[in-house]
Amino acid sequence: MSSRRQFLRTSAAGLFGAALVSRAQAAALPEAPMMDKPDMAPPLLPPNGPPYNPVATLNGWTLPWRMKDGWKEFHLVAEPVRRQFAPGMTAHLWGYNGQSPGPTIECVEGDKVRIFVTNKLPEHTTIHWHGILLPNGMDGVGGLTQPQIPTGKTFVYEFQMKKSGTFMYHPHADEMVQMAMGMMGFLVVHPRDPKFMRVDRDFVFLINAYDIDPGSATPRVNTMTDFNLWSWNSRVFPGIDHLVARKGDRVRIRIGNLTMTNHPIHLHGYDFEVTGTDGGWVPKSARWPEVTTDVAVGQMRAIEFTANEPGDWAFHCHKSHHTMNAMGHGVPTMIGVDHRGVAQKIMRLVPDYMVMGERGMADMGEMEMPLPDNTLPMMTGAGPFGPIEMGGMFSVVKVREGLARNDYKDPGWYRHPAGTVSYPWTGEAPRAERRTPVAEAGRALRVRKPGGRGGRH
Ligand SMILES: [Cu+2]
Repeated sequence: MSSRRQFLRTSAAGLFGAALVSRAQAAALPEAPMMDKPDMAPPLLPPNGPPYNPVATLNGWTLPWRMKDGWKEFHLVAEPVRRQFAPGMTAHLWGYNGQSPGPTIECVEGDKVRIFVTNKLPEHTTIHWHGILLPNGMDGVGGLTQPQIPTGKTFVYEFQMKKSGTFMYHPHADEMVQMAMGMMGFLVVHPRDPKFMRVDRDFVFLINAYDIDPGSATPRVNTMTDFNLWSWNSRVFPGIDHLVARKGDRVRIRIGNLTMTNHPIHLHGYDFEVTGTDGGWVPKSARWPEVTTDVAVGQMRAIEFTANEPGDWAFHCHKSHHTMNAMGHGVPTMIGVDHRGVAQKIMRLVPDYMVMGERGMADMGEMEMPLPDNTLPMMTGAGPFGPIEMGGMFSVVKVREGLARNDYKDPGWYRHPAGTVSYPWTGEAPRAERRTPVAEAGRALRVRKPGGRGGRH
């Protein structure tokens, strides 16, 4: 009854009908709600079981469950999905229940959890529950702890949540391919005591990466390090949800990394502490202040801060290539090169040829370049002052006064109080005294070797 009610309630947020399993299975299986939108669903308040403060999944949603004889029953369907990375670019991925990543699973310390996994992929799969302490045979390693789940079959995982924390799920079967195609999700176990580690806003997202050639829609699955779409929850800037907080809120952001490289995640305007890893909560005495935390491969980091400074604060991976969308890595550096003559010659052969990067690449933030279909500009997005010149793993933490407790709506751009924005200098222009590098070098040598002794004459 409650799962039905909950299902209907979440329908409004973009869920659509379930019943992907056979009629014989349907008698016993819980519904498998599907999601057809990449927008952030409102946090799902628990309709039954112990109370907790639910998480907000960036560009994602939480999987409803049903209670049955004291067990929380969830149903994941592994299947091909279409995922929009940002308006203008959609990819063919593999995921769960209509999206990649799969829905966030939320439960409570002590809960008995039963997760049905139906395989609608063209090959076998399993699910491994990264970080969860469970019986060995529930660990989801194909061949080692269970047979793989064949296409068309449903397997059941059952375990009790021994401790609260932040965990991830992903296949442990043809792992390289299935994770390159987007199969992963978050699993949050809330503390039994709702006051323990309580925060006001609790955001979660996975760091993932894809190699999708400009103009195409399916990831290259054999790529080892040279990915070209650096995403959070399979979304890139400007498609990633803003993280909206009310001034004074205690904010937690849980970040899991299932890519092939580390990501130094950087927040502007605040210092924060790492309060949790996928191994558990970090005691107060073991924390230190940071403004960037490196999330290594296969790790989760939960960061916390008090949102006391209003504004639009950039929040991004500090690897500068990871805040770019797909690009030709073969483009040569052109800074300082005068190729006017060359451009004219090339344009006789290739009329669309464009001289790029003589003064840097910032022009590309505003430029309307012809791009292949289904391809995002390398850098894009506009703010209140002009182009933001970003892509990939970039979002904005928006802190505002007077928001309602559960208001995650985009409040628009920050209105800076008068006199608090950097401004152009309008006085006398600086004197342009230029010395050539050669003269500079000569001067330095003469200073170092005075009196005509040594090599210089
Ligand atoms: Cu990165």
